Amino acid sequence: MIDDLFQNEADENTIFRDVIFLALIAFVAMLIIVIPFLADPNEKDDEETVAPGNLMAEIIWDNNLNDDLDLWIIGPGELGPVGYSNKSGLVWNLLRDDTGTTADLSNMNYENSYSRGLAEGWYRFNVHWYNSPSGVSEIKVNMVISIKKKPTETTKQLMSREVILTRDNKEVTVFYFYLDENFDIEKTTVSFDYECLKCGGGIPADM
Ligand SMILES: [Ca+2]
Ligand SMILES: [Ca+2]
Repeated sequence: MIDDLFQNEADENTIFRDVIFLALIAFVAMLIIVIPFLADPNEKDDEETVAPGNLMAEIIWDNNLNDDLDLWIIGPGELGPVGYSNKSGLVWNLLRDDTGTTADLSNMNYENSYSRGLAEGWYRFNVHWYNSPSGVSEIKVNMVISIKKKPTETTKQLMSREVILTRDNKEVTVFYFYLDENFDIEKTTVSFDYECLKCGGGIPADM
């Protein structure tokens, strides 16, 4: 009778070990299945520290005017100019299309575009006076080009220039330059020679 009791206890211990072992096997199997889907914490950190863009262009004009000015850009890797009617390019994005004071609670006349990454090559930055409900004869507009070469660096202003648009529907090239392999502007290449971007042109021959 006593021996039976010990035998039952031994059987219970064996069953208990089997259950634990099976649970362990199941846990390991689940880990093998789940691990590939777990996010890499380092990858998340990298995404969080990546800048929204590496090259940035901004234009600003009189905040009181209800006139719609447009920023147009073409650079390496783009199939066509990026502006209000083509906001998302392969490399550039027009983040803020400003149409003047109408439907704008910000009290600003400001547009900006960002690139995703940097590439050596030719860049053209234009401004177009899209429409003029105010009826003014000219508009001053200031363009600023800034760069952030690495995610850990601060954004640095490269160039700033004010131009005067002398009539409605006027488009001008504010900057045209070559960005070298170190992502510095080759100063000898900087020019303001106009080529139309709003009409879909302006793509350099070497692109
Ligand atoms: Ca606009
Ligand atoms: Ca505005």
